[in-house]
Amino acid sequence: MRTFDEVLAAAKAGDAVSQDLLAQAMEQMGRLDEALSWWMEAAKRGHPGAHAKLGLWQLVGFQIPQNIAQGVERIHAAARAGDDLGLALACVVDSGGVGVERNLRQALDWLVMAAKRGDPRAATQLALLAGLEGDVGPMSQAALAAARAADFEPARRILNGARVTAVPVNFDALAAGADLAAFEAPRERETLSEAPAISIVRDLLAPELRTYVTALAEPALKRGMIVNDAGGESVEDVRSNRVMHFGLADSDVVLELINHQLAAIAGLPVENGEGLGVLHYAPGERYAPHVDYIPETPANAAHLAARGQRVRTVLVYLNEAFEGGATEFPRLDLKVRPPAGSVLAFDSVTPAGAVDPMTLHTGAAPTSGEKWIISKWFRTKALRPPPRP
Ligand code: PD2
Ligand code: ZN
Repeated sequence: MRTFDEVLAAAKAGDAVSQDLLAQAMEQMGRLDEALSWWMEAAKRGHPGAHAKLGLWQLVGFQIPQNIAQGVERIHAAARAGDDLGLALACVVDSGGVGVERNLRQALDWLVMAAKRGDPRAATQLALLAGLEGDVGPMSQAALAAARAADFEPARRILNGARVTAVPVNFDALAAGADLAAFEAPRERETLSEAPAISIVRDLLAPELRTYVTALAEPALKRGMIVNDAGGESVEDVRSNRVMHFGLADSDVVLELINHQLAAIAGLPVENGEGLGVLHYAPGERYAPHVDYIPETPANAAHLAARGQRVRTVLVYLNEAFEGGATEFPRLDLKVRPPAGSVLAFDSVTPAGAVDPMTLHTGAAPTSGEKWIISKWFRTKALRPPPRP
């Protein structure tokens, strides 16, 4: 182990690995200006991890001016060099269509590269995409067992104690067997209310995908924030449940496939979606009556102009082992509790785009058991880079 002073001296002497290390330490301490300049130095010397990080920041315009094309280019270069962060981000960029035309085959190639480098999250995704049944099932299970052995909790939960036959894992074969069409199939919608529009789509997410999303989110759950009347975000008593929001840096191929499915159900561009949220309610925890639209107050005007109005919400029920815990619309006298894997979608505005107070709703507290859902809010404006034309 080198001391901080030794790393600093090496960084100043031009060692890119030390510059990257120092940048990471600065980021952890919240000293983002210094992190940025060390990553710039390391990138000048060709450090792939520094390119990946700068690429992400350029893609979203964080700390440096937004430059989508250059951000994507840096991320792709880092991925080609085999950098872990570069590969993870390239998976998101290509499967999500973030600043590039969506390219699922390319995303699978990155995923295979990452899995071969020993990334258990990549191996788990390939297993999920190839499926746990049929000819490729035993190989998928073996890939999950390897990810479990690397302490990747979602893989352990998906296997759920299953005995796994030791077969050799060929990640290229898993990628070739990936069933992406399952994520693209059009879905039937059942209308629960015409105005405001509320509907259900059944059987969207298979159990192993629900387990995966839940297990990924669980370690990162935090008390939820709401947009307050002053246009800021704050923790309020209106919600006592906990939530994890997946941003670009936390996303992956499976989550991007889900994001695209939810956008298709919302009928809005995927880039208009806020980060995929996973909500957890312990018994007695609730999301008190609220509307999802942003109140159109003068204090919110700047926020609304920049980010657009929240017009549609898509919820996916992730489990069933709880009592109570419905989504309730008291002004419509409607309580909905879709089965696990099914979607509840509703508008927060009228067809003309006016905010609709009738959409007031509640996440009722489970009286026993724990409730898990995905929640995704869609806006009138793009929140992340659209695919390049
Ligand atoms: O968990 C729910 O049922 C719920 C209820 C109300 C979620 C949301 N709102 C939301 O995410 O906006
Ligand atoms: Zn809500």
